[in-house]
Amino acid sequence: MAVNLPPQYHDAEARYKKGKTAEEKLTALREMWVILPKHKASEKVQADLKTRISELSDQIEQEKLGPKKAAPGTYKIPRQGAGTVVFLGPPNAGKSTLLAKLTKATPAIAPYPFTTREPIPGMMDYADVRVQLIDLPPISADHYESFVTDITRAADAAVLFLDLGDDDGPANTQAVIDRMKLARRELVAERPTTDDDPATYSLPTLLVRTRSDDEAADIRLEIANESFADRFPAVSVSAERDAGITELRQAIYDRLGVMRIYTKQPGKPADKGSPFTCPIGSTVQEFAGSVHQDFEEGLKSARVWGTGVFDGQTVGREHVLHDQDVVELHL
Ligand SMILES: Nc1nc2c(ncn2[C@@H]2O[C@H](COP(=O)(O)OP(=O)(O)OP(=O)(O)O)[C@@H](O)[C@H]2O)c(=O)[nH]1
Ligand SMILES: [Mg+2]
Repeated sequence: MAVNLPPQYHDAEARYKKGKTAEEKLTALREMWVILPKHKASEKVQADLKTRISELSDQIEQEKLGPKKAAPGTYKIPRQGAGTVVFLGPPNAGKSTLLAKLTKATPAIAPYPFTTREPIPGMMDYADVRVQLIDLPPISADHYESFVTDITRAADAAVLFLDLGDDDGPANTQAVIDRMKLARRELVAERPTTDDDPATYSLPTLLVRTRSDDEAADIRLEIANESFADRFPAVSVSAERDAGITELRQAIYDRLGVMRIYTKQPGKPADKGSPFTCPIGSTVQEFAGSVHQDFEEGLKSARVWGTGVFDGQTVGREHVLHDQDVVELHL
């Protein structure tokens, strides 16, 4: 979709291009952000600008902290599947154990803290879709790997760990929330719809309480609920007893907020093998755009089989789709 950008936007962009220091460039980018009209047609420009502001803010911050441990982008993990979910938690909370349970990845697992040193991706099967999970090094008040800031920028959701086998579990989990906030990553129950600070990313978060097999887990759960009940959707699991793992898969998928849509060619059966996914509440037009950039503009009409329509009903571009609808796009 074409976006009409006011002349002031182009002036600010020129200042951005001429900027000599990272600070000058950031100031110009923030001006562009303020001027940019925030509506549906400018969503792609908004997202791109937000990424640039966030990257530059993080870069400036890291340079202030001294020599880098890992250059930005060292651990760039290509996105795969229906969405990307990062594991954030205190040391030794059972993060890598759950990655191994949910995916085919084989991370190191050990009974002592700081085992995981770098990001480890794995693909989780859920129904007929796949979700990318990324296990990360532990986070505490005084231990934080700066590449976590980069990796969480590209994530769609987070799993936050709380250890029911540790009296300090709630405090350690709160320390993770606080440390992420310092890095401008907000762990939230719901993704905010209003304009936020462009350098900040809000991550819809699932609280996973691990080691529910511990003999004092019940009493610790009560204590943990005082701080965390109602703040995030939550599940309790025991990797040791294989308890709660099915619920966990579903809860992780649910945090992505996507629906599955199957496509079909005219006169042929639906391609039920591998659905596309798009945000819940997407219209036919938005769905078409997620299948192929050119389809959003080129779409004339569509036929839909599924919820709220009769089989094969012809619908307009603004028709809202539902989970597991079958769509035939007419371009
Ligand atoms: N009893 C019990 N032990 C568990 C459970 N989950 C993990 N563990 C044990 O807890 C220890 C730490 O597990 P990891 O998966 O390595 O923990 P981590 O959070 O990845 O640790 P770091 O990478 O050091 O941050 C290992 O000895 C696991 O076997 C569980 O549900 N119950
Ligand atoms: Mg680990």
